[in-house]
Amino acid sequence: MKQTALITGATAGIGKATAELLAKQGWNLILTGRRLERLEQVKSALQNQYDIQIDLLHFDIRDFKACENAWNTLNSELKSQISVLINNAGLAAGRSPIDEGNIEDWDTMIDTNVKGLLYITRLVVPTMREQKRGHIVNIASIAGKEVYQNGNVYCASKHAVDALSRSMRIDLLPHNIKVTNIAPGAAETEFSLVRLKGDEAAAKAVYEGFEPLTAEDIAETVWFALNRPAHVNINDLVIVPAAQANVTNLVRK
Ligand code: NDP
Ligand code: 8X3
Repeated sequence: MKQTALITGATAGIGKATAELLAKQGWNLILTGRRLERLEQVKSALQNQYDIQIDLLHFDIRDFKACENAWNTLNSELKSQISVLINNAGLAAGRSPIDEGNIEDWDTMIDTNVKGLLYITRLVVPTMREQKRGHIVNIASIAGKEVYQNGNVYCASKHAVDALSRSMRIDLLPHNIKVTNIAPGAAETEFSLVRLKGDEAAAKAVYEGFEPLTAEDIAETVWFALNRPAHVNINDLVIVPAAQANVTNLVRK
């Protein structure tokens, strides 16, 4: 039987690259995001190349009712076969000192990165429990290991993901559900464009003078974790560009 994965945030960046890699490996996919047109493009490109099934769910992960409604409309055999959940949807919004922070940005980050991840996990885990197997991969960040100036709420949200990975691992241990936390450093995706609210020049500058990670680098890391033998789990993995020692020390030419 083919493996089935649900990937959140599959319209761009790491989620899309992971969808492409798993499709290449012959996996069936359930792909989510808000931008339906993008999801449809990903689906048709992958189904043109590979003999796999793909279902799409488009909803805002910050809204539990929307998550639940989307989940309830998913009435395919794929739903009962999900053995892998990639909790990837997430973002940073702005960068400012704590006393100047934008409340809407704070809510967006906490609601997406923490509450959204929890909502989807809560909906999907019962399916894994029924199958007595599963693997959850949480895309955290090095911002969940360390903090940096003006990164306050984004760092806090990713520290929460890191804590959730550790505590989910304990809760789900009796159910044969693995939990892997992957913590990337700087990866060139739409991440900075979103964080900097569409300022293309500023977003490009984030990756100037060094070779950043690509979305594909992270997808391969996800695949490595998923592809271990049944008796092995990768608990936690930090991956950075060679030019980056930690969240603040990055050498640019
Ligand atoms: P992208 O901006 O390229 O992709 C983000 C994805 O998240 C999109 O598919 C987007 O879909 C989805 N998303 C965002 N908000 C929502 C929402 N409210 N509801 C549903 N889906 C949402 O960024 P990345 O690929 O870089 O980011 C993926 C993950 O990796 C994030 O969790 C990020 O924090 C983490 N990360 C990124 C790093 C980097 O340097 N790029 C480093 C470390 C971690 P849509 O807009 O269509 O809804
Ligand atoms: C994204 C990496 O360093 O911009 O999670 O916070 S960083």
